[in-house]
Amino acid sequence: MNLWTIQEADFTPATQHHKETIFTTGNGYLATRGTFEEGFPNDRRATFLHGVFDAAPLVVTELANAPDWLPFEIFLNGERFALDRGSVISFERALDLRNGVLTRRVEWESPRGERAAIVFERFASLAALHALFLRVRVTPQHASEIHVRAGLNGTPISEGSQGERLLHWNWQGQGARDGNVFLQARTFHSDIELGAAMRVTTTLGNEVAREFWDVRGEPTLALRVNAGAGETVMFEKTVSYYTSRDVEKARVVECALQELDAHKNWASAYQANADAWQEEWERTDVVIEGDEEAQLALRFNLFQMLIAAPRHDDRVNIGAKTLSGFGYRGHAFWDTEIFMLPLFIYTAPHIAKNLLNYRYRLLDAARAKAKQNGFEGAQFPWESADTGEEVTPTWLPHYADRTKLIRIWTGDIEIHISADIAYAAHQYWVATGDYEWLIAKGAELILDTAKFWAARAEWNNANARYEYNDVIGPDEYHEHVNNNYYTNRLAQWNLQTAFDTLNWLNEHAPKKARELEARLGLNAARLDKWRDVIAKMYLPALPNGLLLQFQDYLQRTDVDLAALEPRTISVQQHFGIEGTNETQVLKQPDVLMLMYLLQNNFSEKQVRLNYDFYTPRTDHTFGSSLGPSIQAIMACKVGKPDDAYEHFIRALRADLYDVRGNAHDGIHGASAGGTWQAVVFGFGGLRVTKEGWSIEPRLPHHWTRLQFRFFYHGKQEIVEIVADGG
Ligand code: IFM
Repeated sequence: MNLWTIQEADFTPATQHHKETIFTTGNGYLATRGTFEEGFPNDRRATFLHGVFDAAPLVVTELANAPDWLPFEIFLNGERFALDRGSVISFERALDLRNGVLTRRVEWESPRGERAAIVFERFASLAALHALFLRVRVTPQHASEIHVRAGLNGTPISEGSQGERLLHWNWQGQGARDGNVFLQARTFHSDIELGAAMRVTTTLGNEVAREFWDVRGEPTLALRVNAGAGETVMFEKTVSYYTSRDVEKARVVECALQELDAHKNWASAYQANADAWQEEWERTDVVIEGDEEAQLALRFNLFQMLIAAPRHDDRVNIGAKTLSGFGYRGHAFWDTEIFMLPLFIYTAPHIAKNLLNYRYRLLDAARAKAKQNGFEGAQFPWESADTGEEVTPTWLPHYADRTKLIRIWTGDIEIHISADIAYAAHQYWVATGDYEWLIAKGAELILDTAKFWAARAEWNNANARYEYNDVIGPDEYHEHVNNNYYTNRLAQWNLQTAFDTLNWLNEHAPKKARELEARLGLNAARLDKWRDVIAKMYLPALPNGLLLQFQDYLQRTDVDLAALEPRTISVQQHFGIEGTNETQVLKQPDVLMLMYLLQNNFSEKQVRLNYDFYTPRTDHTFGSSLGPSIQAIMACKVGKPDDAYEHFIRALRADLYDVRGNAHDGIHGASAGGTWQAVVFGFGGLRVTKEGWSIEPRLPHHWTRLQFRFFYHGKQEIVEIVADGG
């Protein structure tokens, strides 16, 4: 088994959209779904560029599907090559995770009996973020006149949330210069200018004609090449994108054209890309021996993180579906801070810093959201895009009946994200020791979110305690609950950590402490209120140590999930939204999640008690894709590595096996990021504090060796765990 390659041995139109997601290629600046260059009926062609958002109905704003760089049509003696025509004699697709190159090999016979072997290879360069490369080899069985049409499509369609079809690009111009072709377009609402440029060369074969087809919105180069029987002809298509997020508007086309000149040919670009990937994998790879499926699937999940990671831009975040599909419209959630960020904190701190800076940059928008809701401090939006305003749709089509709209409450009341962001900022500091960043930015994130929590806390006079009522915790099967344990405890942690941070600043950066105290109004009265909220925060729990999901959780109906098996739908689909709200079934295990985040606060006995209680009440299979990796870590902590493995493999397979039937919408980024945490913090048992790190391995019984790397305070550490007898 090749442990670096995702392979597909035949093409099934029914799984077309799932596979388009799986075969996404990208470089952290952009990504392109794995659609076919020549097109296929109903394909969901998409290239998404980080930060290129545009307004859209219902969903407020979405990543605008960018002009399509892929179009490459081939005609064999006048017959158009396409997999829905003629016969496909053989088909094979492979994504090489080591270098991000996607290869497709097809043997095809046309309706009139023309045969050819065709190989497509493409990648988005990790070494040159604006550049994309496609190489096509055609070997006809008989002597043939081969026509190719390579273009840029300026009218790419975005699929709307209700299945409607949207165009975000207003054509601005196109043309040819020195044999290369360009296209200029502007987003309708956000006014982002985009320049794309294309070069096409025939690198093998006898090119007899070449024309520029100046078709409005789809500038195309048409080439004619003669090939003898069995002779291979080869074409290289190089494309570049620049937007007004990168350079001034007036220069986008010029820069795109110049970029082409920087890349001599496929071979040199290929090598530069391979070198860049090698560096990336040297930091990121995890070696698992004794389990080939897990090894390959983990690399796939890490690859998906790496192609979504903004390496050179701190104005963007990673959407819940990365850059690989239309799902969640490119919006970022807590998925980044809690599930994806740890991978970057420990393997690529520069990327983690970019992601956190994105939140820091948008603090003013978070302050505005808090103010709008009548609070002070910073309340981050549940869904975030380019401006930091709340972009959670208020209404969306019902999953079971798309003619009906349902109210989406998460943007109003799923408030834990502000504490999640503070938690992530603190984690970054603990692991990297980047004091400069803490002083410049992190402290303000922690302090201003704390300010929000103190303001948002509700005083319950009858019980003399602070509460957070009418919220949604991470478990979204229950809406409008009071005192979700996760939310209350993490808010309390945020306030406590604000004090620690302030004390630290007073000692190490007193000038900054004074500045923040003055700017954020951290006077004695306000800090007293914080102390009071910390001391009197309501944390619902039973005397035996069982933490309650939320205040009246135990009054909900206990459901025997085993009795619903075999099941192919989620519990929410089974009981309906309201019905599920009335049960104790969890979409994801919040309490365990909290115990994972604040692990030093709970005894082993208490973790076990809560694990045993919540595990059978969680919809592991079809509930949230965020749950399984955390469940795996907690299973390791209670000494059940083989149970942990079951959850881990579920997370690993989430997209590869399309477990929830929605992988067509894009990669589940949180699940992908979580797989790394499950291996490193779960099976590897890594524990990191300000004082240092330690490991307490608990490998699944069939793993013989595990190796991973991570940075601790700037130094790369390598951990190698060999199973007894290994
Ligand atoms: O952030 C998650 C949430 O926890 C569950 N619903 C999907 C969101 C995006 O992945």
